[in-house]
This record gives sequence, structure tokens and C-alpha cells, in this order.
Amino acid sequence: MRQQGSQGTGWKLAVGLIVALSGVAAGQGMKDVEAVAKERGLSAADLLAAAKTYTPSGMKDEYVIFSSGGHSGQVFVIGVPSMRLLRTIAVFTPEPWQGWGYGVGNDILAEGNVNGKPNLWGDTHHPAISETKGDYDGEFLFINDKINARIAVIDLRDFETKQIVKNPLTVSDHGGAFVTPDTEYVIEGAQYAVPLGFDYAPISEYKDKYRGSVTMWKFDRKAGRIDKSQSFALELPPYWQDLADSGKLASEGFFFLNSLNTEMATGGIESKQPPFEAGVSRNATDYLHIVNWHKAEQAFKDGKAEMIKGFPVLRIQTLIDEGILFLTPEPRSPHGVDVAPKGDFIVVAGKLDPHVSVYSIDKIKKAIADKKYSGSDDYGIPVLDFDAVIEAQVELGLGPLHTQFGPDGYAYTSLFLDSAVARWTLGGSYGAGTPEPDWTLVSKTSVHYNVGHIGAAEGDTVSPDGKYLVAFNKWSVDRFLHPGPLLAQNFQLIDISAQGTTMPVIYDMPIGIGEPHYAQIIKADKLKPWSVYPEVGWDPHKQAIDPMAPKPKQERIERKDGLVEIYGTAVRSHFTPEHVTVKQGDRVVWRITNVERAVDAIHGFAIPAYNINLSLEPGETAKIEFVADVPGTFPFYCSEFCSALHLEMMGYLMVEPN
Ligand code: RUQ
Ligand code: CUA
Repeated sequence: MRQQGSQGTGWKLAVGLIVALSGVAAGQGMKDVEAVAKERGLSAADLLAAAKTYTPSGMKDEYVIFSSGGHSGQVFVIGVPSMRLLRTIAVFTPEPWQGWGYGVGNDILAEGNVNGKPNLWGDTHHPAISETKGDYDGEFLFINDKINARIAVIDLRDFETKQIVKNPLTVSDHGGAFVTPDTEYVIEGAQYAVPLGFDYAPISEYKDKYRGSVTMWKFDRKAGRIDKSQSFALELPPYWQDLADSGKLASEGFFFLNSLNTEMATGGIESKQPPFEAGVSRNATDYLHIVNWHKAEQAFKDGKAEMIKGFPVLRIQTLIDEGILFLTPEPRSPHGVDVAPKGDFIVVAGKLDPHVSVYSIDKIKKAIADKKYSGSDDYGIPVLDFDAVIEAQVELGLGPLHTQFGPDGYAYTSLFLDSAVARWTLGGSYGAGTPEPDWTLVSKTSVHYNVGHIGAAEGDTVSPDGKYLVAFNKWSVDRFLHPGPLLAQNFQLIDISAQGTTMPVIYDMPIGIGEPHYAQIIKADKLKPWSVYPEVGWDPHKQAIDPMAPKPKQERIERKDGLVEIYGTAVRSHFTPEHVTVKQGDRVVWRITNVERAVDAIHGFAIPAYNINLSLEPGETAKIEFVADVPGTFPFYCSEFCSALHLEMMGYLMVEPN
């Protein structure tokens, strides 16, 4: 099954090229490259791919992928083209190396409790980098958790999660996180319909009581947090709203949401109704939801929202009355909706239709103005006439899902059933960029296997970069050694730098930590992360100096009425204090500052039996609290190999029994 490049002269040429480019040392010349390639069975195409991706020690990557971590509940940070994992960002799931949930981040994880119940994993799907004028600005990252309808906010100065918001209306989300062009709002579309507030209602009352929704979370960039008090939601019919994308430029002020199950199927067996699988795809079309969020924001500000579960909701009737929501047919069981770089076209891919359907925002606006309706749905929402708003339909192959864009007028769509990535041309004002005719399939590259999302470099912004595209494949089957029956998924890097039909896969990266969905790829130089925290005593949660942070020479232990407060520091290679004796039952508040200023001088702080491990980055201060309920002698130590005397970086916590 392995695709081999052409052998023979091409092979020799590639070897020659690589040898020439790499300046291989004398005695390690072309002959050696040839010999190694022969021995390992590498083709010319393989050697060329290696030259495009091999990144010697110390060379930095050009792009950075922020990938959903799927069930891991985290975010993965990966370099391109090396495809090396640079970091996991702890989000919805405890992560011991970063101390997330083991002393730090516990309060943020608790913000994600669902009706008071901790839910310590997430099903992350769609990361969204903050944008300025529709372009990634590299300041913040948002990601949704599909299983519990939560959105997390990550600050890209330190790549740490700062906030988790639980949606009060719904319990699963899918159409998030997506940002408006200046990150005014983070959009979160629900998925499986439930009664708003997810209270109990029998499934027989589906049409009346169950609802979809989309939430507009107001982002306060200065505070670096979602401002719940300025956020609101839109009530939607109980269709399963699927993916969303925000309009930009020509479509600024709108966002778009797919849906499936406009049949309002409620599942089979006892009900004698068809099972979901069949019931949900009976209709030939579903509805693309077109939302004018500028008008929605105005209606919210004008007090037209109703409070449900303490959260403002614009009801369906208000959405109709105010001209906020319109529907239009889309081929059944659509999945991705993606807005083209100029905002003028909206590309919808329907899993059960071999075409992508391209809608025009100009035509949508005109149809709204002219009231070009083909009718209304069961809830009275106007349905824009399909023929009045469609621009083109392009046949690509089986199972089209998600679309990304290049800088030159090409669009790229993943084909789930074909296991391929299709390159096709946009028309309209993009037409001049490509040699091929408008709205046509140019080529397909096979990927392995069952591709879900794809991500192109800045491929969903107003200025895509092209160059690289990554296929996020669900199956890997025979690509890697089998570590048991649970197989790694596969990120395949594709070189899209040449126009026309050449689009080779140049790297495979197994992901053995969860099922990643979407990822965004940003130019590395747009990120300005800190290498050390700005000052000693920095509290990453507040992104400010903590006035209570312990300082060198002021370390101490204070005791008062069963409360023991420790002010400690960490530096290569000792903790101060090294001895802490408390009484069983004492409440312990332990503050500790890493006073280092050197890059990478990280200390851990781990206490056995108490489930505590911190990662203290240079300058960082942390506060942990626990009740010393287990008596005994507990050597605590630095859990990060920080120096030659790292093993000596320890101390004793002694808990005297009552
Ligand atoms: S999706 S199934 Cu983004 Cu294709 Cu979640
Ligand atoms: Cu500090 Cu090891």
C-alpha cells in the first residue's frame, strides 16, 4: 500500500540535490546517502520529503499547529514542518507535569463543573486563535469541549488556560470555538438538542420542549477573559446545529451554522421510529443557519432577551421579528461550513453529497432584502430560496467534510470516504489566481485514512499562507507499528506550495493521545510567548505580581489557630524552608516562588501522599492549600531535573499525629 516515488534517475537527482544542499562532510558524501537510502528502501520522493521536513537540532519551525487534543481534553502544540510535539497545553484534564489539577489550576478546572459535578476530561474539537481584522494575532486561543459544552480561554503569553466557562443552557456543543473577526465574541453552537438548561423532559415532547442554541461569549481582551455579564445566547430549533464559521470582510456581521436532523428524529426501538442513523438523514436537505450577529447584539442591548437559567436568551420569535435569523437549504447531513478569505463565499460540505455547495453573501443579503423566501420552517423562520443564494456546486468526491483556503484562489476539502484531500478552484474574484477554470476539481492527494479536518497555514483567515496543509486522519491502519489494538491517529503533512496537481504527502506524525479534530496553523513569528515570567513573584492566573508572593530572605512559617502558612522559595538547588512540621489536622497554606531568572530553570514541587505536584516556571509563584490529615514523614522534592544537585533539592514535611 505504500506509495513509492519513481526510482532511477529521479532518485539519483534527489540524492545529488540533498547532498549539494546539505554540504555533507567529506567522506560522508553522495555515496553514503545513496547507500543509506538503498538500505532503507527510500525513494527519490522520500528523500525530497525528508529534505523538506528534516529539522536539525537548533533549527526552528516556521509554523505552529494548535491542535485539539480530542479526548485528552488538552491542546497540542506542534512545529511545522518538523511535526515535532512542542507542548501539551493542559485544559480540561489534570496534567501532572504542569501541576494542572495537582496544586495549580484546580480552581479553573472547578469552573468547568457541570451542575456542581467535576468533569475531569474534555472532548476538545475546535481551537480558535484570536483574530484582529480576521487575521490570527497570536494573543489568545479558545477551545470547546463537546461533551459538556464548555469553552476554555488560553493566554498565549504563557500557553496556560486562564478560564473555563460552562454553558448554562446546553450540555453538548460542536459549533465552537469560532471567533468574530476582531474577537469581540467567541461563538459556541450547541449540538444535540436538549430542553434549554438541560432539565428533564420526555423525548416525546421533543418538538415543543427541546431546543438548539448558539451562545455569543463576549471576550474582554484586556482582562483576557470571557465576560459572562455581556454574553448572551440565541434559541434555535431542535435541529442538531453542527459546525459554525464567522463571516469576515464581505460577510462581516454574520455567522453561519450548519445543522443536521432537521427531521427532528428522536431515535428508534421502543418508539418504533427509525434509529437516529436513518431518521436523521431522511430529508434531502437540511438548513444552513444565517445569523446577523450585529442585529442580535443590538437586540440583546435593547433588552429583548429573556432570562433562562440566569442567562439572557433571544427567543426564536425575537430572532424572526428582528431579522436576525434566516435558513436556507443545504445538501443533507452537512458537516463543515467555511468562509472564503474575502468573506464573499460560504462553502458547505455535505457528507452524503459529493459536492461542495458555495453560497454567495451578496446573494444572501439581496435575498434577505427582497424577502426571497421559499417558505418557512416549523418554527416560522424564513427559508431563503436556495437558487437565489447559491453561487456554485463543485463535485469533489465522496464524503466532503471541511474546507480550507490557499493564498492563490485554491480551496482544499477533506474527503472522508475517499480518504483524500481535494484541491479545487474558487471562482469570482479569486479566478485569476489559478491557471485552471473556476469552480473545478484540480487534483486529489490520497491520505491514510479517513481524514476529518484539514488545516492549511493560516488557511481560515483573510490572508492564507498556503505552503503547508495537514490532514488530520482518523485511522492509521497500517502506517505504524501496532501498540495493541488501539491505534494512533495520523497527522499527514502535505506540501501545497506548487500550483496544479502536485501535492505530495511529506510527513506522517502519529498521535497516540486522543482523537484530534480541528487545528489551526499560525506563522511562528506571530507568537510572542514569554521565556520567563516578567518578574519574580508572578501569578500566572492573574497575569500580575502577587503581593503575597514569598521573596528570598523573607522565607518563614507562620502559625495561628490550626493554620500554618508557609512562605517558601525554590532556586537551584534548594528549597527554603527545608523542614516544615505541622500538627495533624492543621490547615496548610503553602506559598512558593521560583526565584530563577534563567530560561528553562524550572523547579517542581511534589509532596507525597497529598497528591501535590507543581511546575514552577522562572519567576512563577503558586499557592497550595490542604489539610494535613495524614500523619507521617513526607520527603518533598523538586520533580524537575534542574541541576547537578537536583536530587538534593528536597525537604521534609513532618505531620505530628494528634
Ligand atoms: S468535526 S466530529 Cu470538527 Cu468534523 Cu467534530
Ligand atoms: Cu529544582 Cu530539581
